[in-house]
Amino acid sequence: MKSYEVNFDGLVGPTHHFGGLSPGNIASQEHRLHTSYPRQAALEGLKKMKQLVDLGIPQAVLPPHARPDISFLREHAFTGTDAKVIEQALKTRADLLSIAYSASAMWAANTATVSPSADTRDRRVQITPANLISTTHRQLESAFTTKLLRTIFADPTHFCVHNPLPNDSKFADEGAANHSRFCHSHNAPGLEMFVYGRNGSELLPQKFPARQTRASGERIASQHGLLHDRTLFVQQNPAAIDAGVFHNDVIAVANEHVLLCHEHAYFNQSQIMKQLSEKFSELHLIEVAATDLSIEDAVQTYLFNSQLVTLPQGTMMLLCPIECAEHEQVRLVLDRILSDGGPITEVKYVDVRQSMQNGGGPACLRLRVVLTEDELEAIHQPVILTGDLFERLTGWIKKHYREELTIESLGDPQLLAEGHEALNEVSQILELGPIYPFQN
Ligand code: SUG
Repeated sequence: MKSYEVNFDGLVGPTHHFGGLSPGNIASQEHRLHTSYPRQAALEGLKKMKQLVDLGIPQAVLPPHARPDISFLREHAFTGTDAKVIEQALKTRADLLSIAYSASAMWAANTATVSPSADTRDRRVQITPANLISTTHRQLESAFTTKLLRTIFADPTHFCVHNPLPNDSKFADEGAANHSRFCHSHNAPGLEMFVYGRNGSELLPQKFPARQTRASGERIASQHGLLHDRTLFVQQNPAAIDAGVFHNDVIAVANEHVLLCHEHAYFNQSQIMKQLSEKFSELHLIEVAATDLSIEDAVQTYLFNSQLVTLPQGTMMLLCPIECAEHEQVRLVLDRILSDGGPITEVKYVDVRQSMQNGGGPACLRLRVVLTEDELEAIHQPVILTGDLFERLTGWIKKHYREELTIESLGDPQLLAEGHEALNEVSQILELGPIYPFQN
């Protein structure tokens, strides 16, 4: 049966701002407390989705989470009405207010790890929502994410949405950003590669946190029912984490039989690549040398966070952040990739600058879900992006989103009301029912 790789993108929420909340994510740190442009951010993300739809690639949307997370603020001893809680938090703990208001669920690559039915023992699509416990603001996502995924992938004959892994640092999990799948074509069984930054005793980064553990990858592979010889566990290069590679998808991207990565992405890389090609003989490896592009430049431009997609006609295209077009070395690397006669035959660019300034490129904004025709029919249909839905969501963003936000404006109690109004409407557009806590 035919399969499709469907990109589920997070719609950027109305409270997108720069909180400086992610240590080890250089862009997040550099843009801390800058003025943000939520309307622009959401329109950029939506336009990227439309660009892919226009190329014939199936696309779906995940709605924003309800923010601020008032219960998080109440857990920190702020009391009174919601307006009072927000006002007090701004005065005394603006850092907590920023966490409660974070729109970080937009980076859907961290939503979950997904194993297509071709890989799993029970032949269902297996999904584990990420617990995201490595950062406080992102940890707030997992409960709603689980509920949302169970609404979209509700049919138990085709889908199984697990609970997130336990709330234990040993099982820190950042979802598909650290998961790659290699296959002959999307409908064929694949080799699933789980990338981790720490494993108890092994070498650790010195400066920045390693967010993902090996134990979480192993647990996911086991609960998804993957075959042992079709999984691989690979350690990130600790030096790359220290240079700002907080997720594997900042330094590598895979699609079908192709892996595009930096030569310093992994610990013991030559051995890993040998193992990978033994387990998956069709591997086409495109390794970018440090002499052609430093890790620092890779992190700055997010070349490896491009979306590598198979077009309906069977050729592969790289959808790069616009920053790549503005960087000479990256342009040379891309020219070489195109001229070497390999599987990537086209490069296009997309402007997602607002997301990039928080460390999220094109690939961070999407969760890849491989679905057979029957499975695609079984998901909640109103989240699939059509021309009509694109128009409706564009209108919705223009109606509800503020042009700009600062940390001080998070203290405006009106922002909460505006957010609720916006999300109430989007839940109707996407026919999700009263999915948000404030709707009950
Ligand atoms: O988890 N940034 C996100 C970026 C996630 C990128 N995703 C992937 N690489 N797949 C993060 O660090 C910044 C929020 C702030 O600082 O306001 C933030 O959460």
